[in-house]
Amino acid sequence: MSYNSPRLTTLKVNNLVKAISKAQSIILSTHKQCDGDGLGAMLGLYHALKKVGKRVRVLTVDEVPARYNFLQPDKYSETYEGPHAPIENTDLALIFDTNDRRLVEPLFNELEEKVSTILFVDHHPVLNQGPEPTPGSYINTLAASTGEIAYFLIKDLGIHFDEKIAKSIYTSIAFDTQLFRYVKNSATSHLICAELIEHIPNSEDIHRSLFATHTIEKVQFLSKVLGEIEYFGDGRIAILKLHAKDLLDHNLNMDDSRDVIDMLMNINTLQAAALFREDDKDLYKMSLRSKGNIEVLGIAETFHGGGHMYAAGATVEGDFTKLKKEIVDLILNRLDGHH
Ligand SMILES: [Mn+2]
Repeated sequence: MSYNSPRLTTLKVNNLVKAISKAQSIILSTHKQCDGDGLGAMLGLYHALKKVGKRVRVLTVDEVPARYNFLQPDKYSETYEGPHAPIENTDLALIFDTNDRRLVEPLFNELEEKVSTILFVDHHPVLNQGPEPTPGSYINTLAASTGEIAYFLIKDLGIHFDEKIAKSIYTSIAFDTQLFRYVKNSATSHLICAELIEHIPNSEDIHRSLFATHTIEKVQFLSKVLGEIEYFGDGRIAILKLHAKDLLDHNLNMDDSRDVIDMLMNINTLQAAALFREDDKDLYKMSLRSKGNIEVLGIAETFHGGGHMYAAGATVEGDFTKLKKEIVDLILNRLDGHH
């Protein structure tokens, strides 16, 4: 019986490796309201660069959600709102999981003053109507997570993996692929994780920390809101509105709303979903998801948002009934091929 070994798609990150090698001092950051991908990628690189004697700081724009406490962000990273020390002149900043500087403000503004070279390390498409990424940035939409890019950086720098590095990078990949559901039809995420897991004594704890985070109050919240889903287009579209205040009343934070839309996408007839989180009167954080037959990034871009082809978002303002109709029509047009 013949056996073809699975193929690892190697990312060519030479230019980033050069920039890192040249730099003595490095700041690592990611977009505001950070998630497991950006956080895991930068903490992995942080632990790796510490091993080779670089001066490294991890700065997040705002607070890291509690589900990531197992990575000890309190110990290894600082928030821009309350840094341990002022930001000093620094050779290089790498910003993970976005190429849109607006999502890194107000930190980005200060980095521009203090840092010689700022590079984005990302896997989101560059927005048609957004700010240009800084020159020399590494953007590869074939990477299923930015943790994979960090993995190749660490490999190419010749740094050996240890438990802390492996846990961080594994978190990044496990989170963005949702435990290998979204792997861009490649074996790469699996292969990298197969190598990393050798260094992780309790990988199932990571899975639980990332995905089994429901409190009893959260389940009560879910049972209330899931009854309010509206369906359109013969059950192919789901729309749900949440109130930020409702989240807070159930002791949940903004990070919890992302689980709700992931849950909607488990409905078998569904092709696309939109979640509107009302943060203020007539002001919504809109999240869009698609199972892959239609793109939703274009819809988000219509509202000056961004994201991935099949998972995107934007801040939208206006009357909910009108917004809902507009979004349903845009999705229906795509599903029925009239665009
Ligand atoms: Mn990501």
